[in-house]
Amino acid sequence: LEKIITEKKKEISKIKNKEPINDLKDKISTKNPPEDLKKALNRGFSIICEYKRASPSTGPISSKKLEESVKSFESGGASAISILTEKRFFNGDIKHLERAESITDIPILMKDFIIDEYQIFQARAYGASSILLIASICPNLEAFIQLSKSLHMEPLIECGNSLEICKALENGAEIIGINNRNLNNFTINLNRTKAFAPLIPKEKILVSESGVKEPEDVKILREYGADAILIGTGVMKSKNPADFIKDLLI
Ligand code: IGP
Repeated sequence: LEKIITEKKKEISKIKNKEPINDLKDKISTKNPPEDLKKALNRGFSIICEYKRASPSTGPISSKKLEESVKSFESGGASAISILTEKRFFNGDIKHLERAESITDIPILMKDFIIDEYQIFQARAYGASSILLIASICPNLEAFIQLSKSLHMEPLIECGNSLEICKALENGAEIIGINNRNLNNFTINLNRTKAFAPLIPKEKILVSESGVKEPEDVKILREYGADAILIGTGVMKSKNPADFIKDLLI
């Protein structure tokens, strides 16, 4: 995680010169308001599918094309799409947001390691409807949540312990993510969702992230109280993503 953040800092200082924040603001001013992630996740148990080509824990995952994936996620019944934009370790690209936005009406979540407000403007300028904020690495959760909301993006706040959940809720978080993967050693434990679900008020949305492989996992996470799941590797590795998602929803 530390390595990723060091790289991220370097990358941000470079892109800030290439595309100054005022350019992003100009771009945003010409755009329509984004899709509403909370509304999309509020219609019943939901699946967020993630376009993820590689990860530090698995290496290369899939060479599926972005457009085809987005279309198949949508036709399988995904309520939203997450796009990993981090370059070095996840083989992502900020431009994938734009390409996805131009072909779908379902909300798009920018999945990255957000440590600078610049990235929140970038998300919105490139077509994201929401952003992931990882509480443990966010330098100012209150300010970042406020900025995201002011740009009409309801953020997903990833929390790893009860203190982070409290902090997120205090600062107006509506969508809370519990990552079943420990970001420091990459181990998966679905019991993380079970442990933290009771701390999240019913009117908030609980997204259980990572480690879903089969319908049985979804059943378990639903029983634990998840309102939505976020799945990347499983759906990217499947032969037919649309059928794979349909099976998860049965
Ligand atoms: C997807 P999986 O196990 O289905 O591929 O996981 C998603 O939850 C995972 O990519 C993720 C992530 C993150 C990636 C969750 N939180 C934070 C990067 C940063």
